[in-house]
Amino acid sequence: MKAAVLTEVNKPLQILDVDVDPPKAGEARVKMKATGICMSDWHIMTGDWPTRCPIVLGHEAAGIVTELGPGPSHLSVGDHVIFSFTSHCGHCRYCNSGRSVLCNGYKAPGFMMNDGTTRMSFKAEPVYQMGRIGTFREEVVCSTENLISIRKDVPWTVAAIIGCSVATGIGAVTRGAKVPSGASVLVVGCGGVGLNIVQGARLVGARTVVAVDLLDNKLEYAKAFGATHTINGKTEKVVEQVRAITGGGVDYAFDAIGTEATVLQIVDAVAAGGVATMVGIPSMTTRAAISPFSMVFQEKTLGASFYGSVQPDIDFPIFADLYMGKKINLDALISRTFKLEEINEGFEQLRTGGVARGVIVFD
Ligand code: CND
Ligand code: ZN
Repeated sequence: MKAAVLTEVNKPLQILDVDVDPPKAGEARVKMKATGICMSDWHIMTGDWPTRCPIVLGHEAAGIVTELGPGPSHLSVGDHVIFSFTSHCGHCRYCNSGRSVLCNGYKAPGFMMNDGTTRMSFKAEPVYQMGRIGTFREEVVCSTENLISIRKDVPWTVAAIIGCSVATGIGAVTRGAKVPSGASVLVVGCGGVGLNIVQGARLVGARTVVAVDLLDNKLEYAKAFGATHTINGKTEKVVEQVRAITGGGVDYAFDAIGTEATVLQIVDAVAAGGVATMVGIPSMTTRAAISPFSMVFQEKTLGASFYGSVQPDIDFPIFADLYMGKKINLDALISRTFKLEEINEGFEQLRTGGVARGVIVFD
């Protein structure tokens, strides 16, 4: 099986012929159909986030179940599934309180299977898998907990991006910050995740949606996805402009990049009583020097949303229905597709801002 493998941090991915073990009880084999290229993969490739090599990255994907491990399963061969990159043990306090993306039911590190082993090897040495899935490959064997069955009429590329950027972005608005209709919203960073925050704000009926990016092509995308105002952060003063547009600051602000500067921007740009939400994730060592003084006097809230605070089993089918009902636009997000062999070009496009979302497609 062909897989794009990170053999060493800061090296291009290598297409290698990797061996996959058959699924055990509670596991499934999935033939990959489409997988998106996300900045989170890049954070691992560059060493921003800790990892163990060799590893197959990729966590935004969809495919078709071709084999089930022994024993009963909630899935069937032939199911169309979206991958979840978080576990769902079903027993921990997070799974039992509707916050399964925070599941802490397994001791094994997130780049292994739940039981602490791997199902992939190269020349008899283990190959790890990001988020217990690792989808930059032709076939995945993973726990069925990480697979959410969806309706079969959703195009594969669309199904794939539901698994990260759509869930993360729209979920941050609807499930995370719970933005009400009529609110004013700021989104800093208009990549795959940020554009979905913009579209989530439109979905809930935000009155004003201000989008910020450094690239004009991204601001054009933001307008197409529902931004009422755009600011180029390279040439304009973001916080001043937001205050001018909204008469003092927004009700809700989202950082879809993850840098000290942008975290401070969202805190500064919310009005008194406003809610700032971190969605972008920086390197492990990044710190942001917020001012508790002004936050308390103005009762500002700074929070965070991981994986859109969604429940994948419940929310992925909902996103599929919203797309099929033309309530959200996911076609325009998929601005370019690549073959697995072109994956490093896909990352180059992500890095330079050439795509809204690049997606790898398989035959
Ligand atoms: P992508 O590269 O597509 O988008 C980032 C955008 O930010 C680009 O359009 C850039 O031009 C723009 N940008 C960069 N710097 C600035 C700046 N200073 N001001 C304004 N705009 C800027 O990345 P992505 O959308 O795939 O991912 C974005 C972040 O979200 C990244 O940190 C990723 O790791 C994180 C993320 C978080 C989660 C979660 O669960 N919270 C899930 N997936 C990805
Ligand atoms: Zn992602």
